[in-house]
Amino acid sequence: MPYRATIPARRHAGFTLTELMIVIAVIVGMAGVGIPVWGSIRERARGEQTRLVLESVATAMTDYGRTHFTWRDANQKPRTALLWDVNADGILDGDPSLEGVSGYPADMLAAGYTGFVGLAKPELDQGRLNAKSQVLDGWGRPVHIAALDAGVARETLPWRLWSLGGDGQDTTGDEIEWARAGGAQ
Ligand SMILES: [Ca+2]
Ligand SMILES: [Ca+2]
Repeated sequence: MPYRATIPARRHAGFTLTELMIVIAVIVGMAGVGIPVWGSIRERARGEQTRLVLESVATAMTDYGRTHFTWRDANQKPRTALLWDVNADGILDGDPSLEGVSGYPADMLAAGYTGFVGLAKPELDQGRLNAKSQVLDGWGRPVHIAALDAGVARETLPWRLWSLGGDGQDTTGDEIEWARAGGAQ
Protein backbone atom coordinates (compact mmCIF):
# COMPACT_ATOMS: atom_id res chain seq x y z
CA MET A 1 0.00 0.00 0.00
CA PRO A 2 1.59 3.22 -1.04
CA TYR A 3 2.40 5.57 1.72
CA ARG A 4 0.31 8.67 1.63
CA ALA A 5 1.32 11.47 3.80
CA THR A 6 -1.48 13.26 5.54
CA ILE A 7 -0.97 16.96 5.51
CA PRO A 8 -3.01 18.82 8.11
CA ALA A 9 -5.42 21.28 6.62
CA ARG A 10 -3.84 24.67 6.56
CA ARG A 11 -5.37 27.12 8.98
CA HIS A 12 -6.39 30.44 7.55
CA ALA A 13 -4.20 33.22 8.76
CA GLY A 14 -5.92 36.17 10.44
CA PHE A 15 -9.50 36.40 11.68
CA THR A 16 -12.47 34.33 10.64
CA LEU A 17 -15.67 36.28 9.99
CA THR A 18 -17.07 35.26 13.40
CA GLU A 19 -13.94 36.42 15.23
CA LEU A 20 -14.00 39.67 13.33
CA MET A 21 -17.63 40.24 14.28
CA ILE A 22 -16.86 39.55 17.95
CA VAL A 23 -13.97 42.03 17.88
CA ILE A 24 -16.18 44.66 16.25
CA ALA A 25 -18.95 44.01 18.83
CA VAL A 26 -16.43 44.43 21.71
CA ILE A 27 -15.05 47.68 20.22
CA VAL A 28 -18.56 49.05 19.70
CA GLY A 29 -19.49 48.05 23.26
CA MET A 30 -16.40 49.72 24.74
CA ALA A 31 -17.02 52.87 22.72
CA GLY A 32 -20.63 52.90 23.90
CA VAL A 33 -19.45 52.90 27.51
CA GLY A 34 -16.44 55.18 26.94
CA ILE A 35 -18.12 58.04 25.06
CA PRO A 36 -20.66 58.92 27.82
CA VAL A 37 -17.95 58.60 30.49
CA TRP A 38 -15.61 60.88 28.53
CA GLY A 39 -18.49 63.32 27.95
CA SER A 40 -19.26 63.44 31.66
CA ILE A 41 -15.58 63.99 32.59
CA ARG A 42 -15.38 66.84 30.06
CA GLU A 43 -18.57 68.46 31.40
CA ARG A 44 -17.27 68.23 34.97
CA ALA A 45 -13.99 69.87 33.88
CA ARG A 46 -15.89 72.70 32.17
CA GLY A 47 -18.00 73.18 35.30
CA GLU A 48 -14.84 73.35 37.44
CA GLN A 49 -13.26 75.84 35.03
CA THR A 50 -16.42 77.96 35.27
CA ARG A 51 -16.31 77.96 39.08
CA LEU A 52 -12.70 79.19 38.97
CA VAL A 53 -13.60 81.95 36.50
CA LEU A 54 -16.57 83.09 38.62
CA GLU A 55 -14.39 83.08 41.72
CA SER A 56 -11.75 85.26 40.01
CA VAL A 57 -14.42 87.66 38.75
CA ALA A 58 -16.16 87.84 42.14
CA THR A 59 -12.85 88.50 43.92
CA ALA A 60 -11.95 91.29 41.47
CA MET A 61 -15.40 92.87 41.80
CA THR A 62 -15.33 92.71 45.59
CA ASP A 63 -11.79 94.11 45.76
CA TYR A 64 -12.74 96.96 43.44
CA GLY A 65 -15.56 97.91 45.76
CA ARG A 66 -17.62 100.29 43.68
CA THR A 67 -20.82 98.95 42.17
CA HIS A 68 -22.01 101.91 40.09
CA PHE A 69 -20.50 104.15 37.45
CA THR A 70 -21.62 107.77 37.13
CA TRP A 71 -20.97 110.05 34.18
CA ARG A 72 -22.51 113.06 32.47
CA ASP A 73 -24.25 112.63 29.15
CA ALA A 74 -24.02 114.97 26.16
CA ASN A 75 -26.49 117.36 27.88
CA GLN A 76 -24.39 117.37 31.09
CA LYS A 77 -27.12 115.40 32.86
CA PRO A 78 -25.68 112.96 35.48
CA ARG A 79 -26.22 109.31 34.58
CA THR A 80 -25.60 106.28 36.78
CA ALA A 81 -25.57 102.59 35.87
CA LEU A 82 -24.50 99.26 37.36
CA LEU A 83 -20.72 99.34 36.99
CA TRP A 84 -20.30 95.83 35.61
CA ASP A 85 -23.20 96.01 33.16
CA VAL A 86 -23.48 99.60 32.05
CA ASN A 87 -25.36 98.70 28.86
CA ALA A 88 -27.86 96.63 30.92
CA ASP A 89 -27.88 93.56 28.69
CA GLY A 90 -27.35 91.10 31.57
CA ILE A 91 -23.81 90.23 30.37
CA LEU A 92 -20.76 91.18 32.40
CA ASP A 93 -19.15 94.01 30.38
CA GLY A 94 -15.73 93.52 28.86
CA ASP A 95 -13.75 96.27 27.19
CA PRO A 96 -16.25 98.76 25.75
CA SER A 97 -13.65 100.44 23.56
CA LEU A 98 -14.37 97.58 21.18
CA GLU A 99 -18.08 98.13 21.51
CA GLY A 100 -18.40 101.88 20.95
CA VAL A 101 -21.13 101.36 18.41
CA SER A 102 -23.15 98.85 20.38
CA GLY A 103 -24.61 100.36 23.50
CA TYR A 104 -21.78 102.34 25.06
CA PRO A 105 -22.25 106.12 24.79
CA ALA A 106 -19.11 108.03 23.84
CA ASP A 107 -19.54 110.39 26.83
CA MET A 108 -19.45 107.44 29.20
CA LEU A 109 -16.21 106.18 27.64
CA ALA A 110 -14.81 109.72 27.79
CA ALA A 111 -15.55 109.75 31.54
CA GLY A 112 -13.24 106.76 31.97
CA TYR A 113 -15.44 103.68 31.78
CA THR A 114 -13.30 100.74 30.63
CA GLY A 115 -15.47 97.74 31.42
CA PHE A 116 -14.85 94.91 33.81
CA VAL A 117 -11.44 93.88 32.50
CA GLY A 118 -10.16 97.44 32.28
CA LEU A 119 -11.39 98.49 35.72
CA ALA A 120 -10.98 95.47 37.96
CA LYS A 121 -8.02 93.83 36.18
CA PRO A 122 -8.96 90.32 37.27
CA GLU A 123 -6.51 87.43 37.17
CA LEU A 124 -7.87 85.72 34.06
CA ASP A 125 -6.40 83.51 31.36
CA GLN A 126 -6.64 85.45 28.06
CA GLY A 127 -8.37 82.39 26.63
CA ARG A 128 -11.26 83.21 28.98
CA LEU A 129 -11.99 86.45 27.10
CA ASN A 130 -13.75 86.90 23.77
CA ALA A 131 -13.10 89.61 21.15
CA LYS A 132 -15.13 92.09 23.24
CA SER A 133 -13.12 91.14 26.35
CA GLN A 134 -16.25 89.65 27.86
CA VAL A 135 -15.44 86.94 30.38
CA LEU A 136 -16.27 83.41 29.19
CA ASP A 137 -17.35 80.37 31.19
CA GLY A 138 -16.05 76.83 30.68
CA TRP A 139 -18.36 76.40 27.67
CA GLY A 140 -17.10 79.59 25.99
CA ARG A 141 -20.24 81.61 26.75
CA PRO A 142 -20.27 85.09 28.33
CA VAL A 143 -20.81 85.28 32.08
CA HIS A 144 -24.12 86.83 33.22
CA ILE A 145 -24.59 89.39 35.96
CA ALA A 146 -27.58 90.92 37.72
CA ALA A 147 -28.07 93.21 40.69
CA LEU A 148 -30.22 91.44 43.27
CA ASP A 149 -31.73 94.51 44.88
CA ALA A 150 -31.47 97.89 43.20
CA GLY A 151 -33.04 99.56 46.26
CA VAL A 152 -30.12 99.14 48.69
CA ALA A 153 -27.06 101.35 49.17
CA ARG A 154 -24.91 101.25 46.05
CA GLU A 155 -21.65 100.26 47.71
CA THR A 156 -23.27 97.25 49.37
CA LEU A 157 -25.39 96.17 46.43
CA PRO A 158 -25.84 92.39 46.34
CA TRP A 159 -25.19 90.86 42.95
CA ARG A 160 -25.33 87.52 41.27
CA LEU A 161 -22.88 86.19 38.70
CA TRP A 162 -23.72 83.06 36.81
CA SER A 163 -23.02 80.73 33.90
CA LEU A 164 -25.87 79.14 31.96
CA GLY A 165 -24.27 75.72 32.45
CA GLY A 166 -23.79 72.97 29.89
CA ASP A 167 -27.16 73.38 28.15
CA GLY A 168 -26.68 77.08 27.39
CA GLN A 169 -30.17 77.86 28.71
CA ASP A 170 -31.12 79.85 31.76
CA THR A 171 -33.20 78.57 34.71
CA THR A 172 -32.79 74.90 33.83
CA GLY A 173 -31.16 73.91 37.11
CA ASP A 174 -27.57 73.36 35.91
CA GLU A 175 -26.51 77.02 36.20
CA ILE A 176 -23.32 77.75 38.14
CA GLU A 177 -23.67 80.77 40.38
CA TRP A 178 -21.67 83.10 42.57
CA ALA A 179 -23.71 85.54 44.63
CA ARG A 180 -22.69 88.34 46.96
CA ALA A 181 -25.02 88.84 49.88
CA GLY A 182 -26.30 92.32 50.60
CA GLY A 183 -24.06 94.37 52.86
CA ALA A 184 -20.99 92.16 52.45
CA GLN A 185 -17.82 93.54 50.90
CA1 LIG B 1 -23.33 94.25 29.56
CA1 LIG C 1 -28.80 75.92 32.17
